[in-house]
Amino acid sequence: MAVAADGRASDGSDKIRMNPSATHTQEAGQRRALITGITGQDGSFLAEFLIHRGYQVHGIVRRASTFNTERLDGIYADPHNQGVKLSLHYGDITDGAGLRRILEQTAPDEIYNLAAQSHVRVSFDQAEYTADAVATGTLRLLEAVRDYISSGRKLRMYQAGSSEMFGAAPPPQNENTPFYPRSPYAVSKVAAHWYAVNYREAYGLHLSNGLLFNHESPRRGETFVTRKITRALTRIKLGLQENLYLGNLEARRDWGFAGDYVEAMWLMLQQPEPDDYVIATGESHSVREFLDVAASHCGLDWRKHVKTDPRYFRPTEVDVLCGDASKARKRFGWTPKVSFSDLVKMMVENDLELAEQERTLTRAGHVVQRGASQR
Ligand code: NAP
Ligand code: F7E
Repeated sequence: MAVAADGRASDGSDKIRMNPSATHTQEAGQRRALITGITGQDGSFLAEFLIHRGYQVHGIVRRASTFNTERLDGIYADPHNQGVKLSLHYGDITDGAGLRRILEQTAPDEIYNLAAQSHVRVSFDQAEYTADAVATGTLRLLEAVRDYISSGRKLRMYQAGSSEMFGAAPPPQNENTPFYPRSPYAVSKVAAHWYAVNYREAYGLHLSNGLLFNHESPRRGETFVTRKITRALTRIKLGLQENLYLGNLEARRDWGFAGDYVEAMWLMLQQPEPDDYVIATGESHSVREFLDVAASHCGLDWRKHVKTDPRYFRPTEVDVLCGDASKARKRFGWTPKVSFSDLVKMMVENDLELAEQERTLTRAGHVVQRGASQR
């Protein structure tokens, strides 16, 4: 039994497909990919990208009391159909035995390790858990992979590193820039990076670290600043909320489009030799500039609505990130396709539509559920 994108099995129960045989729906010669963090922004884009290229995709999903597979809705297919391309498996990056089992069952050609507690501000509140998931989680997966390849089986791995690892190092940042992490999240990503390098050197693993700068989309989590802004401004435009509470507006980030960035992950694994690559646009904008562009698309003056809330400031901030991705361009021709202004426009247009749906429901007397996280 395969699983619906909302985590429901097609028999109407809420079970995710467990213990599938590796070749359940596989065609001869078809490549298999395993994605940790498949339910996240990048995981969903990557799964689509790989399915489009003919891969059989397996993804690890955490058990949650609510459905957490919404981003996969577009690629879900009824598991009773022939040739289903997506299979989901319950697992957790903090559970090594489960990871090993999934690895054996799915026998992937490529693994993409995207699972993470990925929120920088939250990592100051949940430092130990962040280290367990981001740093030790990567180590758990590497240990499983090490044993897996020791019997001669082949596998390539992508490790999701981050521009946050550069932290306070001055821009432009490239593969030779020394790391200077400024949060428990960033420190954990640096540890994961060096675990990955060590396993590559010690066991001959084909493993590439992506050093990806911020990348966004209409699927971005709503507590990251870009999506928080586009969700709020579009709701303000339609009269659904009055104010938007933010922290530091002067921080500068190199923001690209997530769809472009997952292609770079895949390209890294197609290279004859593993290596580490910065993936970035080479342009840096402040949060204030993001507000300017988003508000102009909405026809709003954001200064009338944006208030400061100290809880959104970080104990240590990363002031300026601006990446130099020339190595990736030279080695495998990667360049970003979506510009900053098109990215903001894409997010505003998506969120305007969501706000219109909310307004229609609200006017019809329905209560719209938006979650209670500290946005
Ligand atoms: P995201 O939207 O926050 O997704 C994170 C994914 O990890 C989700 O699927 C989440 O599951 C899963 N996850 C969290 N804790 C887990 C655990 N204990 N066990 C298993 N899975 C767990 O992040 P993203 O933006 O897609 O980023 C993907 C990866 O790239 C992350 O490692 C992130 O740190 C890194 N990265 C992101 C960016 C960026 O700008 N987006 C830049 C550089 C690096 P739930 O859906 O259940 O929460
Ligand atoms: O913050 C400032 C905040 O949370 C961007 C993750 O994907 O990218 C992401 O990390 C900037 C920071 O992303 C608010 O202080 C102001 O300077 O959207 P963010 P991030 O911290 O850059 C990297 C590459 C990753 O790897 C991470 O996983 O915006 N900011 N006011 C705010 N940020 C938030 N979240 N909320 C605010 O209200």
